[in-house]
This record gives sequence, C-alpha cells and structure tokens, in this order.
Amino acid sequence: MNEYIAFDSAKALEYVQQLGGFFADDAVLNCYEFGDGNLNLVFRIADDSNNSIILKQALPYARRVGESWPLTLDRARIEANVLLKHGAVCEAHTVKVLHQNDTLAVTILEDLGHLAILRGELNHGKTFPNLGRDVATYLATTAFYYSDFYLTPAEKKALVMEFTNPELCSITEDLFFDDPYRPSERNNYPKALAPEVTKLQANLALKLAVAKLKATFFSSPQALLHGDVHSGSIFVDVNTTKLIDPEFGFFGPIGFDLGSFIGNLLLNFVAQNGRISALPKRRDVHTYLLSTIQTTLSDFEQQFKHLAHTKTRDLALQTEGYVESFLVDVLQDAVGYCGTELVRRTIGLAHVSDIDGIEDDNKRLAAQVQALFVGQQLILNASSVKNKDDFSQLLLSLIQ
Ligand code: SR1
Ligand code: MG
Repeated sequence: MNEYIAFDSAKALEYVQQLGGFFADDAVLNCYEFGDGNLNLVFRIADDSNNSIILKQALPYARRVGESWPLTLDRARIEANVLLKHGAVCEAHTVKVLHQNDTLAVTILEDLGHLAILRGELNHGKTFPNLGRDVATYLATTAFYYSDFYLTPAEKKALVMEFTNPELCSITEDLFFDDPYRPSERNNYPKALAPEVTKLQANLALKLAVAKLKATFFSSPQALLHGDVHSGSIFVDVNTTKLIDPEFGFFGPIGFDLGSFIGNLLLNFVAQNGRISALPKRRDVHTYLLSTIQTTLSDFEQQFKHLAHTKTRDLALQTEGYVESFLVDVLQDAVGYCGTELVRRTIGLAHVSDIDGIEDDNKRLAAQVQALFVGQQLILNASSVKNKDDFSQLLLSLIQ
C-alpha cells in the first residue's frame, strides 16, 4: 500500500497480517474499530490468546466534525515521532510505538487496554496516588531533554523544523485563545450561561492577558511539548501512568502542557460538586485533586531543577539562578494556560465529560459558572504567582 487509503477493520487487519511479526503466523485474529476521540480511527487487533496491538490511523479530516474540517495527515508522523522522542527519555510514562507508516498515516502502538483512561476514572471518583508524581516526571524529563538546556543549538533548530505542526497548532490557537473570547459559531454553551459569557467577552484585561498567552504560544519554542495533555490523553492504574496522543506536539512554552494537565484536574474538581452528593466522599476527592496538583507542580520543579543542575550543556544557561528564574516564568505561563483550558472546555467547541456528564441541569450550570470564574481569575492573576505556594493560596481563595 503506497498511497493513502482510509482503513476499515478488514483493511487494518490485512495490513497487520502483511507486516507480520506481531502475532504467530497461524493466529486467528480479530479486529474492531473503537475510537471515540475527536480526530482519528483506532483499531484493536487481538489473537485468541489476548495478545493485542492498537492501530491508529489519521483521517484527512477531523473525525468528530467530518469532511468539512480537512486536517493534515502529517499529524500521524508528528505523533509517532513525539512518542519516540519522549519515549527515549521517559519510557515509563510514554506509550510504545511498534510501527509507523507516514504515507498511510498509520501508527501501531502497544495496547494499553489493561489500563483505563484517566478522565473516566476521575469521573467515577477514583484516585491514583502516583498520578501527580508520574505526570511531573514525564513533563519535566521530556521538557528538559528537548530544550536549550540539553540540546545543542543545531540539534534544537533541526528538531524545531521536524516538529513544526502548523495545522494542529492553529486548532489550539483558535480554540484556546480566540473563540471563547469573542462570538464564534464554534462556541457551545447553554443559554443560561450567556450573561457570564457576555461579561467574559467584554473583559479587556482578560483579553489582554489571553493575547499575551497566545503570543507566548506562538513564539516560545522552549521544548518539544506533548501539546494536548488532558485527562483523555492519560492511561492509568494504581501503579502505572502512560501518556498517549501527542499529535498536537510542537516546540512551545513548557507551561502549556503543565497548565493543560492542571486545568483538567480543576475541571474535574468543579464537576465533582455535581457528581458526588455525599459530602465526605466529595471532600476526599477534592483533597486528592488539590494534592495531586501540588505534587505535580513541586515534583516538576524539583525534577527539572535537578536535571538542569546536573545535565545542562549550555554554558550560559548553567549560570547560578538562571533555571530558578526560568521556572518562575514556566509556572506563571502554566497558571495562565490552566485558566484558558478551564474557559475553553466550558464555552468553546471541545468540552469535557466531567462537566457535560453531570445529569442535573442546575448542578451542571453551577459547575460551568465555577469553571468560568476560576479560569478567568487564574488568567488575570497568573503574573502575581511567584511560586507554588502563591498558586495554592490563589487556588484556595477561588474555590472556597
Ligand atoms: C477538533 S479537536 C478538539 C480538541 O480535541 C483535541 O484533543 C484537542 O484538545 C483539541 O483542542
Ligand atoms: Mg487526542
């Protein structure tokens, strides 16, 4: 197959059989498509002893929207190559790539079906003690090794070219920084939220802060990001945390990935008011989410600093105090991007099931109002956050 064709289950199976090497020659294989994401086809192929692999194929358009939203197939190359790069420095928390074909936009991945998607688990009030530490390890390690601290300038520039990802970045640029802050056909919110949205869209200070975040997203190639670290991009169980789906990867501001992850924990936090009615259980889940946010920030800082102090190759960036000052900027960016994630997931195109899945209309609306409030305040106050304790205090003042 030298030209692109979109697979159905039979073609996906035939492709894997022709490749060989994944299953015994005489294995009886079964293949079905089960993708429910916004963009791609996802097939599971298994033999009758339950050996299995995942075949992911990009479509030339966004699956959720249809052919009216064309989308580059190159995102499959980007995704597979980000996984290979991130896996090379953080194997424990990166899904394994077993095969890639850029012409067919196909990637074959290890099957993580023994784990569960974080978002669904959090929605059921489940908690994962290693989550904050593991995500911090993934973010700090991948950010450090693919930044100017570690790469030579020539390596870095070559990688920036390899991971230029204009079409997918443009989706983020529109959905995070434009649509929610002005009337847009893509926005999606209930009528009852319209007064809040009108106020938000008239808030010039907010729009100025968002413009700064967008400018930083455009022009801060600090490190090779995952680009879409939400709770649907993370597989978990009690012992394991694995990141998947970095098709939005590019060289961008480190705080974007960190802020997106924390934003998703906060979306779940506000959603739990409408999900768990028993107060003690709700308190436990809230406490867990806040402590996971704190652990993520402190472990990220500690691990990035440790790598910077022991492995920085650039002479100027070794200067005493530089990494500390760099990390304050990363934290402030993260707080701002976290706010934009809360806002865009509440009134923009792509929502989260944490909030949308709340059955009671009034409780869902209350969660939406809270997400919008917390999101806006984080964006507005990000520049006053100088350390993770400032962030904790700010957050507590907003959610109590
Ligand atoms: C049309 S894509 C919408 C969203 O889904 C992806 O996972 C990204 O978060 C994107 O913003
Ligand atoms: Mg995705």
